[in-house]
Amino acid sequence: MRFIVLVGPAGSGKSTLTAELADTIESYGPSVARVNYDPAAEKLPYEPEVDIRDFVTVDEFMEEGLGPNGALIAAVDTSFKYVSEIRDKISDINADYVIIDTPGQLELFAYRVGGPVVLRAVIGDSPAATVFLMDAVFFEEPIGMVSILTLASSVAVRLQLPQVNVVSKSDLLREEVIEEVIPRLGEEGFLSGLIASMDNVDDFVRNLARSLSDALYVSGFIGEVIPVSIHDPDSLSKLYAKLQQILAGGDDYIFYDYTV
Ligand SMILES: Nc1nc2c(ncn2[C@@H]2O[C@H](COP(=O)(O)OP(=O)(O)O)[C@@H](O)[C@H]2O)c(=O)[nH]1
Ligand SMILES: [Mg+2]
Repeated sequence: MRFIVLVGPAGSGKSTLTAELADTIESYGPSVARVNYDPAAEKLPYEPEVDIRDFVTVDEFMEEGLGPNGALIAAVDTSFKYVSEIRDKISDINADYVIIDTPGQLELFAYRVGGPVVLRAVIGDSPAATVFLMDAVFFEEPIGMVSILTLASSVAVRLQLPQVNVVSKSDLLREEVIEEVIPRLGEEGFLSGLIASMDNVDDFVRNLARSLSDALYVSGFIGEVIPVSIHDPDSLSKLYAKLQQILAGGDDYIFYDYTV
């Protein structure tokens, strides 16, 4: 079993990608288990093999007087009680890959300790990677990019798993951004350069954004950023290939070869 954890803000496309990435992986042969870890999910675009809603619901905490956000955090924290049952359910399926779809409340994974503790317990010592989804809308201008990449880095230090950063809904990106910005983001200082040349912000904001961006490069955090769209099957195959690279191990895995 190899775990793929999809994390990202609400609406960034995690549940949709769970469905599409699972289908893509299955089309190459390996089996996939889909795990819904969002207790507040109402409708899912896939049939989860394991579902946190069978163990905890947000409603029970709202009835105790918590608001929707607090109830969701309480529900995820409480799911820790059922982690060994959840883990057993996943182990029984014994799929090659397990995709975990998570709630969009990012304080769970970027700031609080509960989300990572629960996820680590579910994953155990199986190989695992995070896919962090950054909505295409953030890639319209440099401030958007630095803010979402900084959030991505908070998730990486919290979850402490290898992380693939993807631009989701890449079909919505402007041609210029697809061709001239995304492929160059990994170049040392590329984003810092874009920020330095912005003339519509004051010096304080420019310096802060630039320092954040520099830190992301110095630490090596900004590597390859992969554009992914559910309308582009090739982008899904590339994401799968990247995950295989990270999670590979057994000889029984066919390595999907691709050229960028
Ligand atoms: N254009 C486009 N829309 C997408 C894509 N992936 C997801 N969406 C849409 O984005 C919205 C939010 O998706 P969802 O999977 O529910 O996001 P989640 O809250 O992160 O689970 C839905 O309306 C999806 O149809 C994509 O690749 N391209
Ligand atoms: Mg969702």
